[in-house]
Formats: sequence, structure tokens, C-alpha cells
Amino acid sequence: MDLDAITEYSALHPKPSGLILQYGTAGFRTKAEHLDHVMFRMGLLAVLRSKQTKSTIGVMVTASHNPEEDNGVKLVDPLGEMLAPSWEEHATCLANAEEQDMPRVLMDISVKAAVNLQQDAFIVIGRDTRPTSEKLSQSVIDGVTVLEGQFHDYGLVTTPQLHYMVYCRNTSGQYGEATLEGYYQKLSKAFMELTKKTLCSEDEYRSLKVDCANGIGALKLKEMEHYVSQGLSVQLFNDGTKGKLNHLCGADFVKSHQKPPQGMEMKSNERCCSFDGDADRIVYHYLDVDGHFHLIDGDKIATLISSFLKELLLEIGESLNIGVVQTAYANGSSTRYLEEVMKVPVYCTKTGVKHLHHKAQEFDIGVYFEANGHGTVLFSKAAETKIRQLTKELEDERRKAAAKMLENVIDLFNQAAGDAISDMLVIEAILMLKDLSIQQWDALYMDLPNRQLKVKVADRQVISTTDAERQVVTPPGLQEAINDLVKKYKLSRAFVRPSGTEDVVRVYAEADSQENADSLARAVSLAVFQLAGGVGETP
Ligand code: 16G
Ligand code: MG
Repeated sequence: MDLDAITEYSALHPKPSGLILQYGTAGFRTKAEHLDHVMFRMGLLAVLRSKQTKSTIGVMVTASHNPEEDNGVKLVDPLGEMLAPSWEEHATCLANAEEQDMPRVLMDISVKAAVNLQQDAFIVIGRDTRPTSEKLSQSVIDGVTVLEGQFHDYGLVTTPQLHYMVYCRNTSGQYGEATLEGYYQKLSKAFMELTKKTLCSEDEYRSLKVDCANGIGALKLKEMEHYVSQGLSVQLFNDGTKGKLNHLCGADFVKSHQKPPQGMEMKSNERCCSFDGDADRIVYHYLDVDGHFHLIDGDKIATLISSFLKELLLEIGESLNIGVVQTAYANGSSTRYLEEVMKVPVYCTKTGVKHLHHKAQEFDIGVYFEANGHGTVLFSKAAETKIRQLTKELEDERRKAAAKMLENVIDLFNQAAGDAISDMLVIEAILMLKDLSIQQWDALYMDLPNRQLKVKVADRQVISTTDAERQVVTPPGLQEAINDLVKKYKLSRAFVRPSGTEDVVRVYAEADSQENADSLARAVSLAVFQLAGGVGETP
């Protein structure tokens, strides 16, 4: 390592002294003006990680659903997964080292992690459409080059597209070709094959309105449009030509406000969906004939997909196990429906994709979705091999056709990360194949009314949780208080957890009516405020 060169280049990306940031649930995220040094240093760190794993590492510049002024960065590990936890700690140390200490901290990490500095390094870089992303991704490249890493800059891509590139490159092209063309080809081929025999020919079924949150999803859907145009026509809204990124639109807005996005013309019963700013989340929605808004969130997406997969498995008669992974935010009705009606096992993990992804890897077929629309389906290597073998060997036409469909589904899901584009194509294919309208899908079960609130406290880390964040451990007395409040309502449930992305404590409550869910959420917020050091206005 040429420490002089590192010191010299680092001075061009100086750290504002005293600034402390944390590699959170999905990387660093804050106001873009505070991130230049972080980007440079993540370029350095990516090189070390690449040398250590002898693999291509990804660096994505995005702040997802955050406001346009924010930005962020996250590293993508060799198989497209989120960065390993021990390296999250290295990332935090490196980002927070004061200017003069930085080269030493970098050396320490390479020693601790037993990095062979002679090893080659290769980094792929991507960015979203934020005005600050281009310059910040240049700072990442500066970091990569000063450590003599090789790189490829994919420029504007969705977060899941970058995960896909990393995965392809580390599996010698077996997973797909590491280009945008390769991504579109792979997905569209699987989609067209899966839907080619659909009986439904009515045009209305094949057209979908997409709210792109004024983000990268719009550009990439435009690029992909002609690949799938025979099977699906997408109409793009909030495509970034006028509005502000994530402002009053996009998956996060729609889910958290339970309202239609602005800038989208919705007629009654039309199928609509919303992406978030970096296109790794999707939720569906529609207006009914009375003009009421209906949200179809990640839980209902998981239900649709797992019932489809279960039917295919029954058809081919193979005993591959299937599991659904959710978080505490999953609506109680969805969990009940999955367990009691569909008879599939459901597991709960902590919030954050990496936790769900990890759990889903335990099954032959692991379906994971957060209620907020983040998720995918993972097939184990063994299950994939089995299915591909069946498509070749089966003689019974029906069973063979089912196996073939499963094979298309494997190719259609982005196995490296939750992906709004890939999820959208799977959902559209299932709706076509089953000839389901959005209302019929919505009617699978009724969501329990729920409410989410935020509480400001002096230090949110005073709240610690267990049981996949469903129970509070500290501060003492808070869980007992929540238990007492929950008892006062029917079909009720509530939990609180410190946010991993914002300086707040999040409160979730559900109950038999909206009024009761609201009132329970308010009462729990008050308990948090009183027992966990609330600041500002009393909730
Ligand atoms: C991040 C996570 C998302 C999670 C959210 C929770 C990834 C890629 N994203 O956006 O999965 O739902 O954080 O935010 O892991 P919170 O901790 O502020 O509630
Ligand atoms: Mg996102």
C-alpha cells in the first residue's frame, strides 16, 4: 500500500472533523454534502474486500427512498448479498477515522482481515439518478484507483441490477451475462416463456401503470420495455422528467401514507404499482369503483407468489420444502392466512433485507418479503438442479409443463436481491396465468387496520429488543406497559424498535378497527416517550 499516495488523495476528499456516521441497515445514508470522504473511503475498502474474497465487489451510490438531498453508499458482497457484518464494522471505523488517522486505520483493517495485498481487486460501481450521485461515484473511483484496483463503472443502474452484475461476475457468467443487455435478455426470456400459453387475451390485463418515484426505475423500464412489449405494456408515471425524486410518490410514500402517489392518473379498478427511488421495492395498488384506495403490499405479494409456487410443486409432485420469511411488520392477517389457509411455514426475522435473505436460504424455496415491498424468492442450488433435471426428464406432459414454469420462475427472480422490475414481471405473469384481477388478488384476505408512528428520544439505543424485534428488553417496564395496552383492544398487536435508518423509535400497532389501531399506536408512543427518554413534544 502506498500510504503517501493515499494520504495525498484523501486530502482531496477531506472528512469534516467530528462527523460520525454509521454503516446502517443498508449502508451509509445522510445529506449528500457530508458524503464525499465516505465515498472515497468505501472505494478503498471495496478494494480490500475484493482482495480478501478474491472476488468482484460492488459499490452502489444511492439513498433509495430518502429525499433527493440525501445520498448513500453500500457495498455488495460476492454473491450479490449485503456486506458481511464484520466488514460493516470496518466500514464504520474507516468512515469515522479523522483525516490523519485514516491510512493507519486502513492498514489495521487489512491486517485484521488478513488481506493479501498482492491479490488483484475488481470493483463494479453503479449509481441512481440523484443530482449528487455522479460526482460521489467519481469519489468512489478515486478510492479504488489509488489502491490500484481495477473497476467497471456501470453508471446509472438500479440497485438490484448492480447486485445482479456482481453475482454474474463471480459465477463466471453462469447466472447470466454481466451487462444490462444480459439482464434484460434473461428476465424477458423467462417472462415470455412463462406467459406464452396464457389463455387470457384481454388487453386490459396486459397493461400496467407504474409510478417510478421519479427515480432510476423509469430509465431502466424504458430500456426494457421493448423486450417484453408483446406480453406486457407498461405506462410510466413520475418518470423523473418533472417531479422530484421520492416526493409525494414512490413505494415508500404509498405504503407509509396509505395513499395514491401524486402524478399518476388512476381510473377505478386499474392495476397500478409503485417502485422506490432505486427500484428494489414494489407495492401494488388500485382505486375501487367507490374511489377507495387499496394497497397491496409485500405481504400480499408474498402470498400470491407462494400460493403459485405451492401449486406448481403439487403438480410436479416433488417434496421440495417452501418457507415464507417476514418481519414483525407483516400484517397479522397475512401470517394467519399463510399458516392456516395455505399451510406454509412462516418465519419472522429482524427488519432489513440481509436478515430475511439469510433465513430464506435455509429452504429449498425461500420466499421473503418485507411488508414495505422489498423481497424476492431464493431457490437452493439443489432445488434448482432438481427442477432443471425434471424439465428434461419428465414424460408426463402436465408435470413437465409445471417443472418448466418453475424453471422460468427461477430465471425471472433476481436471486441476488429484491428487485422491483423482476418482482413486477413475476407478479404480472402469475396474474395472467391465473386470470386474476387486482381485486381478486386483494380479496385473498383483509389486512388488519394498522398504524405506524415515530417517537423522538434522546438516545434510541436505550431500546433493545429480542424475538425478532417483537419484544422490548430495555428500558425496564416498557414491554409490560405495551402488554397492558395491547390487552385493551381486539385482534391487537404492537411493538417498538429503534430505526436503523433514522434517528427515531418506530411504533407499530394493529387492531380490529382503524380507530383502535390509531389509538393503540398513540398510547404505545406515549409509553415510549415516558419510559425511553422522549424529547420534544409529547405524542
Ligand atoms: C432499509 C432496509 C429495509 C428496511 C428499512 C427499515 C435494505 C436494503 N433496506 O431501507 O429492508 O425495511 O431499512 O428502516 O436492507 P428502519 O430501520 O428505519 O425502520
Ligand atoms: Mg430501495
